[in-house]
Amino acid sequence: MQQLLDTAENIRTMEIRGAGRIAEAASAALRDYVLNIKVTNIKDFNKKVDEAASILIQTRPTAVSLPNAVQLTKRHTATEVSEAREEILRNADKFLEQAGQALEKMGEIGAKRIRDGDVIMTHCNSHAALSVITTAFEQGKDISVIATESRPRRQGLITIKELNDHGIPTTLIVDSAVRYCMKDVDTVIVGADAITINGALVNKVGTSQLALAANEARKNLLCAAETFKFSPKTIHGDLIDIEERSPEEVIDTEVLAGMPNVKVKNPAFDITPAEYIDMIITEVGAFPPQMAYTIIKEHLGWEFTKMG
Ligand code: RUB
Repeated sequence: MQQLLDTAENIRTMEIRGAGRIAEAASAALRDYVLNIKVTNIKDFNKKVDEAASILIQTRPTAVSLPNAVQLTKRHTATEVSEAREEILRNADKFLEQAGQALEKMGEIGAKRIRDGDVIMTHCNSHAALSVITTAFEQGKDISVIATESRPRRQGLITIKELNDHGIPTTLIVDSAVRYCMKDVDTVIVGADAITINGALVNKVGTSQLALAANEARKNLLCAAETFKFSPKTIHGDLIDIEERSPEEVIDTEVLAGMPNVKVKNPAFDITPAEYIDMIITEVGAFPPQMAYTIIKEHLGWEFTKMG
């Protein structure tokens, strides 16, 4: 259990971050945990798996990839502990393999939307969006990137390091320079923490500002997201919880303590309505956001809609 608790803590503190990586870490943690469950009764086994699953799911509330990955990993139809364990191990291995392949596939599919000479703007640090950008570059397209800093955690610095390592010409900007710089941009590409049934995109706070600026300047906005980032529970009208993180990420605690009339609001994500999104690049194809319902139905299945 300690190992699983460590993974949960690493997700909570964002040592492991990005919706895809969180999902993979949770699936692997559950796999390793079931290997060491000692009970012989299937009811007790299921109870332990459910407890572990809920610890993982509670670490970060917004990325739907997390409950989806946990659900895909833990589901089994076995009546014996040994069979259930085997099934969960197989599920985890399959999920991890497919997640790796999805990243590659999104790169191939998304790169078709990038033209030679394009200037691409991206926000935060998305492995899915970077897969599209680096694939286009490796295909020989002469592209460059404008990357936002992404306050307060500055994940943009991870992005520029990766782009630099690929040899891709990159410009770092502060988040408030997005609208000013949009005139130089051809395409915006971002990742996703969740996509709802109505095609709305939940991603790093500031994404909706990029979308507004792109829309105003008539530039395309693409989102790269694996099918496991679509949210089945939104079929029932449930909303995605927007994670509020600690004020310490924004301002020094002592400085804040000296200003009793000031409070800090630190939402980690925001919501971009479907009408601002041109295309969602998944591992199974590029779709308009209005196709979210079909993706959920065909690639996640109705059983998922029962999830909390
Ligand atoms: C990261 C973020 C990313 C998505 C997609 O937020 O908003 O755009 O998670 O990432 P945080 P990926 O840093 O708070 O986790 O494409 O890597 O899954």
